[in-house]
Amino acid sequence: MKKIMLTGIKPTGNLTLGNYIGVLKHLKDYQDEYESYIFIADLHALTLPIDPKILNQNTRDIVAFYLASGLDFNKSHIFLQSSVSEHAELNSIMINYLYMGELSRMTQFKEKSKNMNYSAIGLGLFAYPVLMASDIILYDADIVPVGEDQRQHVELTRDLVRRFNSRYNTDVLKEPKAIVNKTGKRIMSLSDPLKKMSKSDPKGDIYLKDDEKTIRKKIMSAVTDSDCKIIYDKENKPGISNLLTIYSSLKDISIEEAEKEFENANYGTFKRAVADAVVNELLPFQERYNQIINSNLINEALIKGRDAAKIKANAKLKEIQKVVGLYEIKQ
Ligand code: ATP
Ligand code: LTN
Repeated sequence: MKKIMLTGIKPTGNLTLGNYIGVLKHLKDYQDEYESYIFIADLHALTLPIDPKILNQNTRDIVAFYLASGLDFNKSHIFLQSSVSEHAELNSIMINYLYMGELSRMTQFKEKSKNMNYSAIGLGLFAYPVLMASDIILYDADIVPVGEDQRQHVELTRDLVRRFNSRYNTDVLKEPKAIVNKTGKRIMSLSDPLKKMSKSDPKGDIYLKDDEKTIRKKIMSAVTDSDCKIIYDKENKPGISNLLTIYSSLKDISIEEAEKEFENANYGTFKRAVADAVVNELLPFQERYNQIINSNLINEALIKGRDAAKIKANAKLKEIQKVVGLYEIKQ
């Protein structure tokens, strides 16, 4: 039996090079070896205010990006979180097994709520990891490829699984493993390389939809330092280290190989090479995206994905309901 891979992206904004290098680019590599469940975390997108039209557009966009990245919907199940109601149903069970203390310690929660008035923080933002754990548990996921920022949520899911299994003396829930790439797990902002490149924080982003001129301009003006050496040193040279990471991830080479390639280069030459690498990767990707975005492939993929996901999720939900003692009405 194949092992199971699952991951999701929330449709909160235009996808960035961080999303691409951290996760998207790698997903196609799993689809032959793993039974793959890849979804759009649209319920999670509601945890912060979002314009309904934009949410709708972003959702379509992510499906198109998934397909443009080489995912084949006949192999990978691509679906909307909201189209499989078992996610919300399991959420309402699992919410009882995670604690206020641990949820309030989540880095993402602390970051997203830090400028908010405490009394106006949505419950959904606070309980975000419960829904995420439910997403993972429903499919018995073995592996969950994510960027570094999401590792903590997967770890919390593991805690939840152990706690639940031990409370009910069962092994009904499977412990998932986060897969975080060594290179590219945390692409930083080009304007502030101490901050994560994030789609809901447009400064310093490269968007997957940016045109060539914009991409080149953003990379050429990326914040670096005044020393002229192209070496990886995250502490003292975060900007150059970030560009080296982007370059080596896109070229599929190690950081050391990239350092060697630019041993005698100046920052201008190096930045031009990084810009070329990004453009060469993104232009063909955008071409595929443009062919898909207005086609019927999006709906086709989502119907197929939903139907397959529903079968798997429903069976798991039933098992869990039974374990906790929810009464099953005999037909
Ligand atoms: P938001 O800004 O709305 O929080 P985001 O850009 O962080 O969104 P997500 O939808 O949360 O994007 O992430 C999708 C996937 O991309 C996740 O697995 C996440 O870890 C990964 N990811 C996001 N940003 C980066 C980054 N800068 N570097 C590497 N991986 C990233
Ligand atoms: N929280 C993730 C999106 C997400 C997810 C998941 C990822 C929701 N549910 C389950 C992996 C597995 C994010 O912000 N990228």
